[in-house]
Amino acid sequence: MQDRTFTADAEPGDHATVAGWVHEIRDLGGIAFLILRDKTGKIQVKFEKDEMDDDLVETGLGAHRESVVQVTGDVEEEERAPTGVEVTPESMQVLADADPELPLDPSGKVDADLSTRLDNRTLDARKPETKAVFEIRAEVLRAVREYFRSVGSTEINTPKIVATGTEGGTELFPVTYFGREAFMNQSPQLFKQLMVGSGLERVFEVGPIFRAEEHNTPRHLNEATMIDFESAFIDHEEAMDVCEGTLKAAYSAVEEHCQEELEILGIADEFEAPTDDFPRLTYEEAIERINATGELDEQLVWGDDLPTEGEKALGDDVGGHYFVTDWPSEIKPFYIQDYDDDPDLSKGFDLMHPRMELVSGGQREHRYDALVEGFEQQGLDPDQFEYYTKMFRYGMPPHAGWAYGVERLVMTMLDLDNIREAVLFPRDRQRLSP
Ligand code: ATP
Ligand code: AMO
Repeated sequence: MQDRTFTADAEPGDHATVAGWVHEIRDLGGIAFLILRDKTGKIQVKFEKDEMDDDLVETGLGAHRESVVQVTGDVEEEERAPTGVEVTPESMQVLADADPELPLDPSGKVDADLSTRLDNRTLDARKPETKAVFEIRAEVLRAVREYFRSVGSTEINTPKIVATGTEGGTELFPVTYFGREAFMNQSPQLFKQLMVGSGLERVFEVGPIFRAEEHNTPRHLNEATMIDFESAFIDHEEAMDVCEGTLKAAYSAVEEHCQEELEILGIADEFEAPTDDFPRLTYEEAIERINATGELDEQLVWGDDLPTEGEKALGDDVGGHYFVTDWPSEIKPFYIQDYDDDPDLSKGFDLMHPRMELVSGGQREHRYDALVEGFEQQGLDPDQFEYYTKMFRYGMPPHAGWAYGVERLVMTMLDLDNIREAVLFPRDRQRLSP
């Protein structure tokens, strides 16, 4: 709107037009106050019934909560007003009336369950706590992009409708593509690898991935956002350095730029950007430490994937972010390189938060023959992946990379109970709209 002043910018002495939502109306008899809220805060609008035009008073006090209104008047200092200033209106318009029956209370006085919140995200995200989560999520992505820029990585976008899957452990969503079988992509994996062999060399992508996960858990989504990184001429150790740098950059940016949001979420005091090096445990050390905690009913043996309970026990034991390296080859995907002197051991890694896995990555198999052999070992038909393997015959450099789930990063950073709180419009087994 042309001459709109944000409430936070309204200064005593201004003649201003403010616009926003009716947060609250307090009618004290001869005087009444409308608290108007916009993205920057709130401002008090004063109605002195005997001194003002009746229509104006009627418009002001008749507006339903959460209606959108615009008020023009003088801004004056008023120490009794919540923000120390108030507007004395000359005119007021209701731009959009709100139904008096609201499905949830944006003032937060009445709690709503997560499902009601997700059904009414517009109203839910008027609450400072919800808004804070998404302001912080945006800051995380901004910081991550800036960090990638500092390490010379180019942002790319890869297709989301694809012919083949890559991540074995999870199902694909089929789509019909002009009568042909196609799928929603589970990961930019193969495309980002194809680009490290291009003149770009070092790339990243922030984009959606789709997984027909069977389980309905507080940490899985069927559509998630991934931060993918891939670089030529680095190994898995250097890839872990970049991964750690990305996480530290995201935390530092939030610490530096989002104090207000952290306070709204009630975590400003304990929020700390990690600065120490993240421990790098081998898979073997990880299972030994998990077994030593005695938290699992059955001892883990070499070749087992780390169960959720085991990850939690180890997370409590380590007490911060850490990497798990040198995984058994058989539980890592075909594109991960194995150690030449021990083919049962891979150069894959995971970055863990004490609560859950945040990242998977590794050094990739860039040698054509070994790559094709890996497909066969995992029961995949290399012919189907010819568009990918073919490029490994034309000069594919050694390379490594990884991927974060953005929602898990935000969820663990802000200690949210459910991953759905970190995505505006989550997709899960039950939820396809809004
Ligand atoms: P009337 O005398 O017509 O009945 P009133 O008693 O409702 O009017 P006031 O006595 O002016 O109105 O104020 C009522 C309450 O509102 C008081 O507690 C006063 O401190 C508070 N109040 C008055 N003006 C403001 C203002 N501009 N901002 C915040 N609070 C105010
Ligand atoms: P992976 O399958 O481990 O690896 O996924 C990487 C990270 O993405 C997040 N994630 C999810 N988040 C929410 N809901 C889901 N259903 C979901 N699935 C995955 C997790 C996980 O750690 N191509 C490899 C990465 C690579 O090697 O570069 C891959 O996709 O945080």
